[in-house]
Amino acid sequence: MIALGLGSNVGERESNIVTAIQLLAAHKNILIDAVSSLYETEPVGVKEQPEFLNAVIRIRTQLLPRELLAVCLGIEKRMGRVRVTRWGPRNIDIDLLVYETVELNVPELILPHPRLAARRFVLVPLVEIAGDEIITRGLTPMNLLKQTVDTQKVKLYKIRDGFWHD
Ligand code: PH2
Ligand code: MG
Ligand code: MG
Repeated sequence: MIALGLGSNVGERESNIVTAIQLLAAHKNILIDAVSSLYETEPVGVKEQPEFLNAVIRIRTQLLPRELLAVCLGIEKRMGRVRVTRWGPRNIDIDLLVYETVELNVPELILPHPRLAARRFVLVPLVEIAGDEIITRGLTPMNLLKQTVDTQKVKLYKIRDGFWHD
């Protein structure tokens, strides 16, 4: 299972996320397998910023982790993302969460995502699309969600059905 997390808290948050998914889908080597519901979430880390919309998608691809990361960063760039502060506001963020059972720790990429287990805004949507898949050390997203110490708000915003649209 390969999963990506998407987030936006600047501009047209929902259409930013939709555009990012469409750009991923347009890549010849990426197939979108599942899209979670869309959630409105309290900012984690830097508190003084607008609420996020977050979603998680499951994809199929032949791209290797670092190639996939480069595609995600390229899409962020095309969408005009400017990196100001770490964990600060952004129009689009595309994170590589899980890549099969690969464990990697290099300066540009850590897999599975190092803060996965401490973020309900990732775990709640991930459970929807991959609740029972073992993603790390014998644990599933459901196991991680039950164990997480995070209590920040994650509120359903658009239900999963056929990829949002009102
Ligand atoms: N992303 C961050 C920092 N904090 N908080 C929420 N709710 N959602 C995010 O996507 C998010 C965050 C850094 O990538
Ligand atoms: Mg992120
Ligand atoms: Mg990121």
